[in-house]
Amino acid sequence: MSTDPAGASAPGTTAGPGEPPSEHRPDPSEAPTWPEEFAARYRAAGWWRGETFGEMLSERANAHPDRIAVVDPTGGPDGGRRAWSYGELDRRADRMAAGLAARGIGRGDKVVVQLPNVAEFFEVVFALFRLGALPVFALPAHRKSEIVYFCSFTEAVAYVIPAVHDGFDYRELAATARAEVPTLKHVFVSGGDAGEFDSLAEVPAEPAFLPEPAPHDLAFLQLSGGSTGVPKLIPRTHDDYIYSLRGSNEICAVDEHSVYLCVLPAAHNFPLSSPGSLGTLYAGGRVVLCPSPVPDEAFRLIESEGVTITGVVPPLALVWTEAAPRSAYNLNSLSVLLVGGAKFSEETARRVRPALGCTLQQVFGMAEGLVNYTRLDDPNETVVTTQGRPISPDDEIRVVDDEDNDLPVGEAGHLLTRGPYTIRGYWKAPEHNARSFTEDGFYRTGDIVRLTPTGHLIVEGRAKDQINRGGEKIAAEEVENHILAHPAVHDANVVAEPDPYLGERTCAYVILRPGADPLRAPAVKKFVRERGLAAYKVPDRVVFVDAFPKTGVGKVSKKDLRAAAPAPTA
Ligand code: OOB
Repeated sequence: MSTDPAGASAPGTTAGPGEPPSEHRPDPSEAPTWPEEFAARYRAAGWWRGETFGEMLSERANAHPDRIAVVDPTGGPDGGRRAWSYGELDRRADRMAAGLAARGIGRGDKVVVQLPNVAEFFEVVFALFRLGALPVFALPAHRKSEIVYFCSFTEAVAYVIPAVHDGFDYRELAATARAEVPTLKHVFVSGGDAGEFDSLAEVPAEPAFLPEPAPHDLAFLQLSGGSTGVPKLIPRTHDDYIYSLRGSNEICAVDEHSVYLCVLPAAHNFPLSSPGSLGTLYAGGRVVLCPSPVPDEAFRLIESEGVTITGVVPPLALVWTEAAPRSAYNLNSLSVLLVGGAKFSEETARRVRPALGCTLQQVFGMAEGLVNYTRLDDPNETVVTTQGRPISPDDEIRVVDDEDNDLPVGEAGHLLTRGPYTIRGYWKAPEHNARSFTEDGFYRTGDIVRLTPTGHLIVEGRAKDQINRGGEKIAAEEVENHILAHPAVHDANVVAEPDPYLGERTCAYVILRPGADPLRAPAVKKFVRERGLAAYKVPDRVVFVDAFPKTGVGKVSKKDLRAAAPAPTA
């Protein structure tokens, strides 16, 4: 049953001629959307074509039912290879949708999906797309703190997990989530013993007629890297996201012959859509799921599955370029390596082609929307020194000073953006939206960039209070709040410090309460971990201080704290 008003008619959103009916239009008070004049422009330009994910899969399945859509190298009954054709994925999505509907899950319902790189990820998300229920994309690394928050904030009705993955038992996490979140009626367990919950494999049922969502409906909630105490949710529509796939495919030359290796966690925006697994499925290509990013595993799959394109974060690109020349695997099929999520050093960028024999494309993207790519025909200097240019001619880019004044080309400033696949506001976050978006709808990315005369962007830094740990984003405030919960802690500040491999790692500066029992760094880390924070957010280093450096107006100077970091050691 739908517990959410998103399915209800929203006031003031009557459909114009040629537009889909407005009955399922998302409630703008929950998810701010594009003003009608922009929506009309994006439709007229052909960016929004009225497609939905459900239809996309059935069209591909009708056109080429036997072509392989998804390969899961270890997902078979005995840990062997599984390959699902488009026809099979389509049938499975239909049957899963029917089974979920029979359990009362429907339009507008939120379902937290926390699956690793397994074929069921696609079965579940396409089923939810068909139902008009919204996947909330959690990462396998998330723990109690994040999961309980996602479930309660979205009033999720269901949560989909593996039984055990990477040695962690997700059923225990689900038990906590269910005890703490009253709306959470269902937990579905993929692979292994479901215990007290339902086995995902037993959900599918005979397909029944299900009304499809409309192209302007929300398709899912993606997670923001965040810079605030709790992560923000990003509402993406079918129309806008599918446009980003189509645009990415064209720029990265993804077509029906492409074989995309999904190395990063499948739910993250980069491997999902840049061009990622969904872009590849849109093109009718093949997605190969990589269970582990270590070179031996990934290189073996590149050779055996004839992988043509993949995407990784900079630390992984570094490891791969070092491992490739010594590897016995043949990587000849690989033609494009996308690198993004964090700044890629020019030095390593130059080593990609000699080491891996493929073309590098830098990607500077964000789950909120805007994605920039270097182009396949860009000169090598542009590819190794810039983070690319936007997908769309309708992506508006502004580089501004602290007062929002536009800066001349070449000067570094705050990146603001607006366009056909960049959200106009986070989900249910009006106060935060007032800060993160300008009045005329530009998203304040929090990134400091410089534009080149060719329109390419160079990322120079960041103004948001976030740590980018090798592509994994950590909101300083979120970690600070957890440390502050310790009874011996008076105050805490978390900042980035340089790391030769990750680019950045986290350092927590802590002031203890006067008279409190002495505390050591490992105890702080343990305390944070036990509060159920994802491991990548646990501070790498904890330093006890008597006071924090202050700015002229008496605020804590994170800039000075960052400057206090020791030089990186290799
Ligand atoms: C991707 O998405 P998110 O949402 O995890 O993180 C977005 C932020 C950006 O605002 C920027 O701060 C940083 O990650 N970032 C980069 C970068 N790519 C992302 N900073 C420097 N250089 C780059 N190449 O990370 C994401 C989404 C889609 C495609 C690629 C990455």
